Amino acid sequence: MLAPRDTATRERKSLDGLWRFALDAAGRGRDQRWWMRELEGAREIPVPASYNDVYASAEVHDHVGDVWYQTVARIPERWRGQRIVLRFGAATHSAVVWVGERQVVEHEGGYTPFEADITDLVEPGDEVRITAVVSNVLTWHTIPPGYVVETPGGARRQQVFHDFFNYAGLHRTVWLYTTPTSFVEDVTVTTGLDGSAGTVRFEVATGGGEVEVAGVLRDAAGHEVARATGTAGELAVEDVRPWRPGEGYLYDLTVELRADGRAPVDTYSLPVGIRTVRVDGPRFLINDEPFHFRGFGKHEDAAVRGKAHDNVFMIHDFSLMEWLGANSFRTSHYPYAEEVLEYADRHGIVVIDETAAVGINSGLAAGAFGAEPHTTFSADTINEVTQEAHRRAVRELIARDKNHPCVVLWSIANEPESVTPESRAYFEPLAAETRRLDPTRPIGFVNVMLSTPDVDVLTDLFDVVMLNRYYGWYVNPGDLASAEAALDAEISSWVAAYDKPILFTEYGADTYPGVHDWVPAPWSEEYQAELLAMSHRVFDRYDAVVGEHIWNFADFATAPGVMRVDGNKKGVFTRERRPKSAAYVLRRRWHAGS
Ligand code: BDP
Repeated sequence: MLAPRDTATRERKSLDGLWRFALDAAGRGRDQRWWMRELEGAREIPVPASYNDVYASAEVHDHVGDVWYQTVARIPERWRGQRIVLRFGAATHSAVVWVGERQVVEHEGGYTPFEADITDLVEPGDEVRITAVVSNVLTWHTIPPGYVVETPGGARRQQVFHDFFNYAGLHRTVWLYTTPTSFVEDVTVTTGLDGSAGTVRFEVATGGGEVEVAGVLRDAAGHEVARATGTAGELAVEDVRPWRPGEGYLYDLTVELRADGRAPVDTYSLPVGIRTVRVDGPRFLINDEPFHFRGFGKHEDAAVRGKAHDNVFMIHDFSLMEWLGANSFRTSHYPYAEEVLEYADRHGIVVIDETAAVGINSGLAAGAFGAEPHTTFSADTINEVTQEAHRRAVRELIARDKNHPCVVLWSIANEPESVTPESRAYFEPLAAETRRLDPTRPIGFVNVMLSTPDVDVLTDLFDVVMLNRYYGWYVNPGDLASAEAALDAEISSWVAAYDKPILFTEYGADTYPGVHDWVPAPWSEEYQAELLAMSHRVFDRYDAVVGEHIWNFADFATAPGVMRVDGNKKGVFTRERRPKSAAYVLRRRWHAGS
């Protein structure tokens, strides 16, 4: 799915700003058809934002169910004769949208975009009412899964199986955009490198009628490098300047549609980084050079705005990663805003791109999150309906992000159950589907603690081993010597079992900023720094360990619980992005390594 862009033939208009907002505590809005008129008793809400923390209202913060958003937009008169599309960057977790009185689209999955062609429903020059009902409910059949309970105290509560607050709302930009009636519907780009020769292959899907297609590649200075015609073509690039970690060199591919050889009826431009990715034994190769991942599992999370995309935090976070010498991150535990990947493309930051499939694991759900004991995979819990939603989540992630050079690896789940025949049956088709959809990138899933190679049944389906390990925290807390021995022993067992690269996708310790101790004790800043140093010492003993992503970049909000003090405190930065002592350990290590 293409990102909306302004081109010579297209225009986009952001609908961000203040919308009307109404909580639907009783769940009556759909029956009472609230989209038919101005929302009653509505307050104003910023879009994009999570709604949870915007108001001083426990009712809004803890709401479970539908909320309604509404705005009035004017369709520019100059858009007459164009195709007009309404696009939501994200509605968490599901939404139905009406334009005027007509339903135009519904979508499930809180972190991927969806759109509707509304040309026939709007009159250029006039205003139009846009209404969206957004639900934050997670069920056994959604990605991520969850279920709703009635508490003995009479409240509705969303049970989740993951460790971050269930922020909801319109988290990303809402766009109106135009295309001509014959239009570029989709572009798929793959690139190759052979010495100083690069190739860019493109495949174009068009809508709306017979046209000729051409792809024109220009370098960053705007000089034409190559051109090819046809819906699929290959462009040769001599003396190629590859995209590489640390240097996000981008070409521009402009796709032009022409009818009868005249001026283009539609043009769409997209940045292209020419690079290759592959796994060779235990090496992870970008442009055939070994790559070592240094960075973080992150979250889209900030005070008040919750999970809304925010350019200020985006640039600040990238700047802090650069300050530390990080070169990569994982979009734990869901696809991030498209702006984040575009930035990473431009700056040569490497990304592990993850679906929202977190919490497919009854062991963790019942233990850490207080869910009722259950079997992970069963007719009544995670079943083939969930699997279908998961397949859609993979499909939508790849459809959206396939052209980003920064994305080098798909992570299709975080810490799922991975030791039972049922987990194999569930994941085998999903791994195959991921490969079918994108044969050009390695794939993986993130393996949970205790799923060691002797019991794990999934790793052979994937290209890399991604491990979340909490030696020194959930295991051997306060005993770094034992933690070191256990971590070392586990890495040895993976190296013996698989000839694949090993990435540590999580390790770390909760750390309350300002707690200091002369004997490094859990929760102190010294302990976090020592745990990281211990882990790095062990990683450095193994060539197969090609990545270290600390959990987490910054402290983040979670559901309240006895394991959490005002959220998860494993950040190397506080939620306000102040460095803890560990930041200086990383800065020394990562700058020395680059
Ligand atoms: C892992 C999860 C991550 C948690 C982390 C933790 O992947 O989402 O936040 O542990 O406990 O299980 O801090």
